[in-house]
Amino acid sequence: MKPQNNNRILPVLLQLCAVFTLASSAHAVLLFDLDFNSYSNPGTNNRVQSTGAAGGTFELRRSTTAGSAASLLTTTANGVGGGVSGRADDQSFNETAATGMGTGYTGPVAYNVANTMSGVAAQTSVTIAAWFKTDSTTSITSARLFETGNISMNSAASGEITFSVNGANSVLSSAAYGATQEWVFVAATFDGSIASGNNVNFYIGGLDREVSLVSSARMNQSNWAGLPALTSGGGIRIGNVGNNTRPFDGYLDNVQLYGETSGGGGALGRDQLELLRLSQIPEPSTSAALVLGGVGTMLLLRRRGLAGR
Ligand SMILES: [Ca+2]
Ligand SMILES: [Ca+2]
Repeated sequence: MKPQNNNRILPVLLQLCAVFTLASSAHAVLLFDLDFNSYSNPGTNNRVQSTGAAGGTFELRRSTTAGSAASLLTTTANGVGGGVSGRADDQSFNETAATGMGTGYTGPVAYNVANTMSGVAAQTSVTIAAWFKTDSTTSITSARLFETGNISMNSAASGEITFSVNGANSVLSSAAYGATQEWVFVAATFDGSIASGNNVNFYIGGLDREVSLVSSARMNQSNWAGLPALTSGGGIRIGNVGNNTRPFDGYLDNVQLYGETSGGGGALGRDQLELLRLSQIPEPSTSAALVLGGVGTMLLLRRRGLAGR
């Protein structure tokens, strides 16, 4: 390529980077991020590392006893790629050893080894986002997806998503989530800076489904002084409760917690969540990127290492 061509391309790349930066939240901090792609200590005790700002080592346990030597990461989920992206190096947390979905069954859990959220400041707004794929059952009834002592995003009695703070305050999505053996993107956002009106949003998406708002609700903030303080109340459990009795029977991937310590920026909006979804699904073809326009081009550039996150 001739130098003069590079001179024309570079400003375009910089412009696209600026567009993506503007599209991303200026304030949200990715606190926990589990891609389940590899063990940090292969063959020892099934530990994976969170790459979020809060750090954190998570152990994948098959039961309440010590970690099993058998891997709970997988490169094949229902016969296709193990992770959401479908890439060969993309694995997911394999909970299909669960005896069933939710209440009355047992199965694996991922928990942060430090068993504490200390070091994570109180957040005014948060987003919990994850992908799940059921094993053989459609309903995700009463399965645990993500919970700490303070804040949680789980499945309710009819497969709706429930969002809770401090166990006492809980709101429910208006519709059930679920699909048999297909990846489903789920996100719940909470904005504690909203004094009145709805402060919780539930979103859904998929590999071929844009992120959309399912429903909104008002979380009663009176029981926890207005903030979801993450500074106390124990550690994080993913895919189950600590005693292994509320399993998600299937696969989990890209489990993330975003937050902000002041303002509403930790509650990602629909467009931000759609960019997140697009960055995690299988790479679009060049023609698909052209159809998507700037966003698609940016995703290709990001995946190919030409632009930073
Ligand atoms: Ca993964
Ligand atoms: Ca199973």
